[in-house]
Amino acid sequence: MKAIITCLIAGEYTLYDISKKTTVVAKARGIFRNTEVTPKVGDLVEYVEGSPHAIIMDVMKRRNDFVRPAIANIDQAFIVTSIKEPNFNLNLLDKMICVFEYQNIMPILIFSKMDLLTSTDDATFMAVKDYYEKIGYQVLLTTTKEPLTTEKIKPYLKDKISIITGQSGVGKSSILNSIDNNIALATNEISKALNRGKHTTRFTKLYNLCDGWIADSPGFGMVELADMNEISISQSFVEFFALAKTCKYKGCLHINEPFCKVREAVNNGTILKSRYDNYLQFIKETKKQRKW
Ligand SMILES: Nc1nc2c(ncn2[C@@H]2O[C@H](COP(=O)(O)OP(=O)(O)OP(=O)(O)O)[C@@H](O)[C@H]2O)c(=O)[nH]1
Ligand SMILES: [Mg+2]
Ligand SMILES: [Zn+2]
Repeated sequence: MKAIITCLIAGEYTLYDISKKTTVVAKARGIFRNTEVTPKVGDLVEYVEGSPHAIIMDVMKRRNDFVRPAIANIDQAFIVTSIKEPNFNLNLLDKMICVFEYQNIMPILIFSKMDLLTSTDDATFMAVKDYYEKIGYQVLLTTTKEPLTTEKIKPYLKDKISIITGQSGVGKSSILNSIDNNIALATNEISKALNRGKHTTRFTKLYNLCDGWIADSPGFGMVELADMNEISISQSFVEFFALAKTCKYKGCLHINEPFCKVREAVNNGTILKSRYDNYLQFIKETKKQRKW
C-alpha cells in the first residue's frame, strides 16, 4: 500500500495512506538502518499493515531531498523573512532562494510582521520588495492583523507539497495557524535580548491544507550550500543568469572579469547591491568548503 510520510518523531512515522485517506503509525523496516536511505517526511513509501505498527517496506525515488529541514519531494517553498524581530535578513533569504532554485523548487517569498515597518524604513523595504517581484518572484506580505487567508494561499497549495521555511521566530507557525486554526501550532515570543526565535517548532510535519500538503519546520540560523559550486550558484541567481549571456566572456562568473554585464548592472543600480554582495559571499563560502 502506498502512503506519504507526514511526520517522524523518534523513529516513529506517521503515514497518510493515499487511497484509503487514513493515518497509520509505522516503523521503518530494520534494513533501512544499514543503508543510506532513512525514510523522511515527504517520502512516498510502500508499507504493510502490522501490529503494533505498520512497517515501511520501500521508499520511492526522491525528486529532491533536504537535510535541514529534513524533507523530501517538495514542489515549492514559502520562504518567510520578517521585517523585524528577528532582524530583516536578506543574506539568509538569498541563500535559501539560491538553494531552492538549484533544486528546481519554486520559491515564494513571504515578508512577515509588516506591522513593525516604520515610516523611515518603508521606502527601502518597498524597493527591495519590488526588486524581488521584478526578477520574477511572487511576494506575499503578512501582519498579525492581515494574515494569509485561505483564499490567498489556496491556489498555491492545491495538489502540491510545500514547505514553509525561514529563521526561527519569523512567524511560520503563526502563518499556518492563521490559515487554518485547527492546526493550532505552538508559537512563541522571540527573545528580545538576542533578537531571535526560540525554536518553538521542533520537528518537520506535513499538514493537509487546501487540498495540498504543507510542512511546518523548525527555523534555523544557517543554511548550507551543500554541493553547490560557483557555477551552480551563478545559475541560481536568476537575474544574473539571464544577463550572463551578454557578458563578454563565456562562463563569466561576474567576479572580476572585464566587460561583465552583471557588474555593470550592479553599478548602475539595476541589480540590487545586497544580492550581488551575497552572491560573492556564497561563492567564497563554497570555495572554502570544497576539499581539494
Ligand atoms: N508583530 C508581529 N508579530 C508576529 C507576526 N507573526 C508572528 N508574530 C509573533 O512572532 C513570534 C514568533 O512566531 P512563530 O510563529 O512562533 O515563529 P516560527 O517562525 O514558527 O518560529 P520557530 O518555530 O521557532 O521556527 C510570536 O510571538 C508571534 O506572535 C506579525 O505579523 N507581526
Ligand atoms: Mg514554528
Ligand atoms: Zn559577468
